[in-house]
Amino acid sequence: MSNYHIKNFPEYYHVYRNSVREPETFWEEIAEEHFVWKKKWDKVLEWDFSKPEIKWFEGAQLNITENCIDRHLATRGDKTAILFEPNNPSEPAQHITYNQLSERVNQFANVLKENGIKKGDRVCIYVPMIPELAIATLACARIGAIHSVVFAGFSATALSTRINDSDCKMVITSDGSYRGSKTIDLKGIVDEALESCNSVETVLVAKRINSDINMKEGRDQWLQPLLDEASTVCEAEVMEAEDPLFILYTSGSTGSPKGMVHTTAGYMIYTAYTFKNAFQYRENDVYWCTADIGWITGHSYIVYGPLANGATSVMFEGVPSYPDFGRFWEIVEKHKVNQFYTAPTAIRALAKHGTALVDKYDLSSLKVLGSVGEPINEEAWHWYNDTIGKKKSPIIDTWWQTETGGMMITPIPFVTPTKPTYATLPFIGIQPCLMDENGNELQGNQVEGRLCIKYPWPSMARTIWGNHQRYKETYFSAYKNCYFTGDGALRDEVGYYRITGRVDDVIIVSGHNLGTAPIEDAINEHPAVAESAIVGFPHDIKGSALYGYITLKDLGESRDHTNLSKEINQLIADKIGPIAKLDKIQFTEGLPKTRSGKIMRRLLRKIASNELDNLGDVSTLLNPEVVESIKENRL
Ligand code: 7RM
Repeated sequence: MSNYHIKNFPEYYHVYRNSVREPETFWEEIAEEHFVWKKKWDKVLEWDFSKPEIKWFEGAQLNITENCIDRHLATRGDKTAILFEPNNPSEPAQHITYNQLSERVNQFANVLKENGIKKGDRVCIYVPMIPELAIATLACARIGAIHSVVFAGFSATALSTRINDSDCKMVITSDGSYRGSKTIDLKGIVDEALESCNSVETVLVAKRINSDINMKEGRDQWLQPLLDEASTVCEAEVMEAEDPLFILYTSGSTGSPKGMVHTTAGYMIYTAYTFKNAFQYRENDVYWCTADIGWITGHSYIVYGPLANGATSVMFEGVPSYPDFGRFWEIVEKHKVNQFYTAPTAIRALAKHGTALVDKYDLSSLKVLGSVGEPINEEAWHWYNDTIGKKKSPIIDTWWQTETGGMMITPIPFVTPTKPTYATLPFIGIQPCLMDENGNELQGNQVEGRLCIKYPWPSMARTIWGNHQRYKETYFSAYKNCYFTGDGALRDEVGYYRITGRVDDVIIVSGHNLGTAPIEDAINEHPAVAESAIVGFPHDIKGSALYGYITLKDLGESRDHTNLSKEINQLIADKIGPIAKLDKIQFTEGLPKTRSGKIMRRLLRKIASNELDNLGDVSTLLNPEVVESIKENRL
């Protein structure tokens, strides 16, 4: 009896029910049948959300790389594990087989050891999307070092903060990186960051762009010569189930970034199981997630989840706009991608450029389309569904967080009927609930509240590095015995969930609670609109009123903004009600985005509220330059 691969709705329903009635029995069976262990567990789960303390599979011993690599070698040794597609389309793709991955990970692991890295040490990985990034994370896991991947688009300050927070002993980087037509001097950024870091003893440098860089004597070493000398055999370290696997920083709404700590066994099981089902991955499928491994999406669904299933995972170095906005679809055609996973911000950017660059390519290999990172608005959903999926590839709108490790609410394609803008139903084993402001759980359907999770799941983050108290306050203090997500959500008449956005995005206008997502949806339906972001600002009468920032598609004509504003408000009135009309509409060249593509509403809120002195650090934004122009043109 195997519940590992869910194939139809009755099966989902049945397995889901078992998974919440007897979670321990359920997860034990999955762990038993689908992974390799050095030693089995004594106890499946121990938990107490009031401390909070969560332990899965205590007593078990394993190494995640044996599950992601070694166990596949007998049957899948020559299968492509990582399919690397370079930034430059005329540079050949690299098919790294499981055999080759095994050799390269083992060599890298030996290099780490020879440079003094031991189990439990923290290693910072600041590497662009080249194979060495995936290999370095796995090499750390091989020897039990805790990796802390920092997205290679972050600044020197952001990097040094993260290195210092977890006292990393080593930094792995590259001479530089390619990003579309540009190159970035990564090693220069590392050098600058390390001026304020004392814990780092060694820097290993991969060669990517052949730039002339400074190598600090006694600290910096070129990676390749060390790898060439290293043995391709490195015994996998024995890891306890709850030993930390990695730290990944996520920015909070206030304060320093939080180093979320993920542990070994539970994370492995949950990312593998969700990957298999949410993408309906079958042997020989080619799967592509466009995220960077610097984010949780890349950790869980480029590296660990796919490899634990023996999958072929595409790793793309470049950007969607280079050499033109057809690049994604060119890659889909070239590698016959079957499952494609991206973010709403990318979908909107591509939709803005029309269909000509899509129609050039054969997308018939696509079977499943995924979305993650933000609420996907209705217009983007339909464009993705119609233009990319040709109405035959289900869209999985996957809601989850850095903290949750894996997908929490998502349709299972061909199993769960989809509904535009809805993440639909909880994944197997996940027990969500909605709470009202007084801390009471909202029962039944057609309710809206704050999204919490009532029961532990295997891949939840166990703590914040060096600050358990903050972990407790942030996630376990708002509601008793619940993990609080920070998101708002509604449950419709059939029990489907729709994420309405971060709770601090909820705006109360004249006593009406308004989520930003539905209003933005309405606006984005206007044919001239590319993207929008709604925030609240103080209003004498209404308490809060709505301020909209809107970017327009390049339709090749300048439009009368007064009329446009009227049309947009009319759309909102039609779709939601006059209460949701915008008091102010500012048309802007761009919206401030985080490096992972999320609109920084916090910043927009401050500008709308005229709190211009205290905008905080905008240097980590993808497009800090838009902030000035938005400030200048504020209404
Ligand atoms: C995976 C990831 C987490 C926050 C989360 C939400 C938002 C993510 C969706 C979504 C609506 C989705 N991790 N979010 N996915 N909102 N629908 N499908 O993005 O830690 O970087 O962000 O992202 O607000 O709390 S994350």
